[in-house]
Amino acid sequence: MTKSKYSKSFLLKLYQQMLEIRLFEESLIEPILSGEIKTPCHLYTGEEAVAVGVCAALNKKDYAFGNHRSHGHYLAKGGDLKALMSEIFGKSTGCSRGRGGSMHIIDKKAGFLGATPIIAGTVPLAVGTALALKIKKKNRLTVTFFGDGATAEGVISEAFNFSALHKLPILFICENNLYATHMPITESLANPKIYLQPKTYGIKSVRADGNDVIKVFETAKKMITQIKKHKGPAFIEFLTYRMRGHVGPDDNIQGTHTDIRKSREIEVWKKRDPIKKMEKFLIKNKFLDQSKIKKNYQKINKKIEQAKTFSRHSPYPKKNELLKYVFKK
Ligand SMILES: Cc1ncc(C[n+]2csc(CCOP(=O)(O)OP(=O)(O)O)c2C)c(N)n1
Repeated sequence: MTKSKYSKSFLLKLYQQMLEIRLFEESLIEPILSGEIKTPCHLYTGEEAVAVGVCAALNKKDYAFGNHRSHGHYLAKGGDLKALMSEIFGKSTGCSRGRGGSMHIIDKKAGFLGATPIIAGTVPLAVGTALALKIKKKNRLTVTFFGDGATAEGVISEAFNFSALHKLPILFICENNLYATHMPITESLANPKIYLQPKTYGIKSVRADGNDVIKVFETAKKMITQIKKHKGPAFIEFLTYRMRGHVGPDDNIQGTHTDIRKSREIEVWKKRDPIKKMEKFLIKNKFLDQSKIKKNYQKINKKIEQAKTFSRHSPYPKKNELLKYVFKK
């Protein structure tokens, strides 16, 4: 990143959104470890630039779908921090009324139409939404976020085929963090160049740096412009890396540390931290200095603490209403 053509307020907004996601998730660690938070939390730490850059390129009325690692997608799409915190605490004030937890986030007001832990499960829902938008002649699009692991699922090919055939307004965002749980993509994908997959269907597809929020924004904007000209779907593979375990703060899936990633690899990616990278850029452009950084952290942490207090004081769903809102009548 060199000198910027964007306004100071836009760049600071990108930075602050990434920081908010990071600090929000860091604040979950203590209650996860103490057992206060019961829902499994797949932290997005290190991948924030993808959600923030892509959502900055969307219009408010566009829709988004997530997956099991969607705190960042939801917040970047304009989701409410208190509602997310409450959801993770299992409280009725949560965005899914405490029924969903970390992996089932939904908030129609924010245009966030759902996240589920079924790998690739939301992709066909996003295709359906895009079809509805086309039928209703709405000038909107749907973005669907998923991981590299999802691209080994059959439903992805169906989604590519159907959306390309019907020229649907959908943006596929693959967050390639090089691993699916503990399996490197080289062991699960015949061709780890994921962006090549949709090209077979005639879908415009590129690979880009997912740790540079400005590049993410620009790549997404370009694709969105194409989609809005009724050119059909587009696909972006963003290369990124999660700085924490697959689930929870470390990889503690079966009660032992199971992260098989090489410590050297982790060190290399730490140097590419999207927030640090943006911070450096903003300082260089004199948009940020150490005292502003400190104030930012304090302001965001205060907001997060208030959300936690709100969640802790919120009621759990009533036992006799547990199935209410779960099934559509
Ligand atoms: C259909 C299905 N198969 C298997 C799983 C178990 N599972 C949970 S997360 C995960 C890995 C997902 O990897 P990826 O899509 O790359 O996302 P990441 O966790 O790396 O963000 C798997 C296999 C699942 N939830 N759903």
